[in-house]
Amino acid sequence: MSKLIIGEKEYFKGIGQINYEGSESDNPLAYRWYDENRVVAGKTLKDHLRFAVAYWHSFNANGSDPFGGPTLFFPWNESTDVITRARAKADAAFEFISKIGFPFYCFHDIDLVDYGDQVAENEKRLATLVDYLKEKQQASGIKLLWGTANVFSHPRYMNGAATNPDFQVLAHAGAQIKAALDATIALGGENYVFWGGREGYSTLLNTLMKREQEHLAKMLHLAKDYARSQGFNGTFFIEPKPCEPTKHQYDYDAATVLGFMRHYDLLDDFKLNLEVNHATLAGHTFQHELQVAADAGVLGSIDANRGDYQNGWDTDQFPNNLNDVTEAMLIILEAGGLGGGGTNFDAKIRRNSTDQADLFYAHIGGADTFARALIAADNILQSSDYKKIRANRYASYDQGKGKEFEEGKLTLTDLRNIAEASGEPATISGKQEYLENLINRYI
Ligand code: XUL
Ligand code: CO
Repeated sequence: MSKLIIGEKEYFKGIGQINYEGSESDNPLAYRWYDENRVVAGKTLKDHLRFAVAYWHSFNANGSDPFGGPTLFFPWNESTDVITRARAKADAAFEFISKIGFPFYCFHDIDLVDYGDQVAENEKRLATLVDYLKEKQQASGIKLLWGTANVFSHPRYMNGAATNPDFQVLAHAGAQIKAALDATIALGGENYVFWGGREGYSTLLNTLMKREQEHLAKMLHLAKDYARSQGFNGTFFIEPKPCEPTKHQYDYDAATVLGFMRHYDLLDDFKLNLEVNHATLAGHTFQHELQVAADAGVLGSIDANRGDYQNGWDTDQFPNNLNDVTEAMLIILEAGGLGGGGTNFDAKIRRNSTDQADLFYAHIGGADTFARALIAADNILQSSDYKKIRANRYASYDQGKGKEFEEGKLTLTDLRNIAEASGEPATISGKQEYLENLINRYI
């Protein structure tokens, strides 16, 4: 558990450290499943899950949506001085993260401190906050899972950042990425994320797609080379998302990004940060995205949240669906865990969740869902016939002609002759309902 730290002023008054109390507890401000010291499959839940709080959703997002202004008014935003305000926000953030008891946090540069239009002044502001956060990290034991640059919100990025048709805009993205890398490295960040918010297009009528994608790859290489030259040993993650804010984004889904990484020689340094609601926007399940990444050895980190079954956009709700998360955990466990990343709650409370306790309920619910799902998935792998059923389904390739096929020893004519000799195959069930019931049995 990280050490509780409260700044000059206590922001979340009346709420103390959130503790594990067991599944029978009726305390809404306690964990019922997330016992960070519980060992599952050889590791503590804390080490498996590596929970992180997302700075932007928890301390910046103010409830506004395209149809209405803020509903959440944060007491840490009161000062008119940029640095005083940013420090107060950091106090609130570290108070919250230490009370919720997570080991990590994640940020964009402009989540920490407001930026203006002057490159050098922005660098100075960020460096000032980095010094402040360093103290906070040391006092609490909380660590930085990943940092990133927000190169999608400022109006100059309306046509993209690294894929902008205007080189001057691309240069500004480079400046922001450089400073965000410096900040991440100074804070001992374990990873660095690229989410291509506006790296895509609205219409092909004005877009040279190939040229834009080449620029994106160049930027990723420049960033990687710079960070390595500054001693950064962590992993870079690319976070796929098919659309929103642009109509079509180049980092569409795991398979698309994987192809991009192969094509532009990024596989040695880059892995994927997969987000649940991005997967569903791409028309996939989260499990599909995880499996694609795991099979290619690029499963890096996850942004935990959920979408809404009736909505077609990124609602970024806190995860609470045990069946879905258990199926995801089966894949993560079988892959041997996440590649250096963790579970970042890239999720926000609803516009009408206006009590201070709501931010706690949200993170407690998400953490308990993931912990419970991990325990269930481990039980399924250890004690059920799940693995056996899947292995048996492919048993015809384990010996005889099936094995010879896998080994590349058969020709197309061989297949023809085998088919003729063996006649119509027997009907074999895929047992889908049996397996679905099995998941429920273990939850
Ligand atoms: C946006 C999103 C981002 C990234 C970081 O949909 O997920 O918050 O995680 O830029
Ligand atoms: Co995300």
